[in-house]
Amino acid sequence: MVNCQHAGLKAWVDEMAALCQPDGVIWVDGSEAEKKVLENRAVARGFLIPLDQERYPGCFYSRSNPNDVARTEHLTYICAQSPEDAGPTNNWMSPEDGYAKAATIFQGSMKGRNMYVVAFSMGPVGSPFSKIGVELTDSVYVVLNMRIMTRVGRKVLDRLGTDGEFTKCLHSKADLDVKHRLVLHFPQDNTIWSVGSAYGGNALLGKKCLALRIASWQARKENWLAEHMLILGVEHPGGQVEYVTAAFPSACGKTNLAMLIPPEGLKAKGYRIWTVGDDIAWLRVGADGRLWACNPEAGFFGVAPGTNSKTNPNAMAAMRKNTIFTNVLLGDDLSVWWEDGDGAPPALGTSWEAKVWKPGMKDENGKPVLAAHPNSRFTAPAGQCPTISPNWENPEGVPISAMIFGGRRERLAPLVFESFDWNHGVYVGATVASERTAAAMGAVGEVRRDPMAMIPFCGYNMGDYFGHWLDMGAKIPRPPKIFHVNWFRKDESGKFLWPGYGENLRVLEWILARSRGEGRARKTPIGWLPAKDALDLTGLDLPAGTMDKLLEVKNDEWTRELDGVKAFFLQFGSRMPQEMWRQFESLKERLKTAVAA
Ligand code: GTP
Ligand code: SPV
Ligand code: MN
Repeated sequence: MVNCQHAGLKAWVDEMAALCQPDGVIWVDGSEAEKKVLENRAVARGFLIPLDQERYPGCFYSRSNPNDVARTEHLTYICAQSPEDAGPTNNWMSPEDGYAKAATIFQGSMKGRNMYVVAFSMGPVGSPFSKIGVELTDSVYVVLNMRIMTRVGRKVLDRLGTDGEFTKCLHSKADLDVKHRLVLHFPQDNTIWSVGSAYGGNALLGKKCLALRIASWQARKENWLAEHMLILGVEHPGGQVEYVTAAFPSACGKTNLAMLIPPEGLKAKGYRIWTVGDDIAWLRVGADGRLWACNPEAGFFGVAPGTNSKTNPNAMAAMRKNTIFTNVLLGDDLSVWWEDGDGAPPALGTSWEAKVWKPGMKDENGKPVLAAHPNSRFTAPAGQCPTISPNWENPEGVPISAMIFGGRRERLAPLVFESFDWNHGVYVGATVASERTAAAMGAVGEVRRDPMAMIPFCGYNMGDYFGHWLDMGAKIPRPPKIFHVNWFRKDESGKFLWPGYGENLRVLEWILARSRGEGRARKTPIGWLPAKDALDLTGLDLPAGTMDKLLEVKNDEWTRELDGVKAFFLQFGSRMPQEMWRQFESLKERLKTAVAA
């Protein structure tokens, strides 16, 4: 039994239970015994299928409704008092309308089910970085995922005490109909209401809803940063570790970079990579004047397709046990498989769409039938990753030497460049664009502007957000340098020019050298690029001319890109800091001078 001492929390739970009318209310204590009970219940109801327990100890399979396999950004709202506070890149609803609309869906939505009370901590319990939330949910799948992705239960309630502050998170899968789906954020009430979905970012409310949308709002008020960033450490042969963060849009390589394996050619240098986080970073100015980062999560909710023992052996090792697989292929032998995964697919299985699947199946247009959804995922405890950093739960976080922005661009953006200073770095982050992926519903491949990889996740007006980034620069006495990378440039035939994955360490090596004031670079209008032969390519056999293409800056293309940037910036009107326009004008000027020369 969990004994809650917090009168405000108890009253809120009662109020929400009266609205949703569950059959019972269960307080989650976080124990192993409780986990077993929940797993058995989910299996009995058919929400989870145990995998072959010899091959996959403690692992389960789950399939979500086929209409519920990615974040639904068009149903995600910031319910701030005024639409200007949400800004032009967010959907807005007034708080009154938001509560009223959602309440009609929540009304009686938990009948026949239990309501679970999940107290969770984002960040190690008790760390100065950490924030507490309480999620009320009628989904056992959500409870079991929250147990992996966050720290839950009694220890969190103890920390909350009799009157601690927490984010009120209400979730019901209701009837899982898209017409009854809403993901609402009330930043001024520290409240999240999500209904009609059981998918990851829509339903695991600690992740994108709390740790990014609500936290970004709080971070602006409290002078810190809540970002869609991985955190990794690079250990040098002498044992010194330097940490970097990197913000890439969804399904653009954060998990992979966070767990990278040094390539053969660089092995002799004796680097070691340490994973601190793969999706979210909370950053604060430390007593030493540097920026320190903490991973608020406790697990990985990673993209399955494309993950295999070659591309990401650390992720494969992390998901060997105690993992939940969602929307991949379920083999008839109780195995799991996905496109570009390990080994041959099972002879017979059931696809993410709950249909019989056999290798080589084609649809009516002759296209291969996918076994796994492109956004199928694994939920694995972070502590199971072989490269997990000894500092990943350090309450103080880790000091950051460099920050990286990036996107998925077939053309234009070179492999890597360095910004001239903090403000220019903010401009570089603010102008990131990327091709859409399957992580959210919408047209895959279309280029959209995704500043700081935060377009779906910033909980307030992004004009103000850029202003906050600029202000932070003035508050960090020893700021990290800011870089931009693009692993996804393609040749004329549509093939990636850069091998990516482990080979990305060659780029990190240059980035860290530059951060120490070393490393050779050449100046271009967009920033500093690696000088000829400045990247160590030992053991990497690229076709002649590839590096030139990867490091090419076409001034006319960049000039054309300014049109898109201008249109994007203009949306923010007077909320756009003048400094961003100043950066825009100086880049335009540098490009003009370069073209003239
Ligand atoms: P979210 O969890 O949605 O935030 O995604 P993420 O940014 O963590 O992306 P992830 O690392 O899961 O990678 C997404 C896809 O990009 C996978 O299919 C990877 O195989 C692929 N990918 C990752 N790194 C690279 C790379 O360096 N080069 C290429 N070509 N593909 C990559
Ligand atoms: C993303 O889409 O960026 C993810 C997955 O990391 S989700 O938790 O659904 O947001
Ligand atoms: Mn993400």
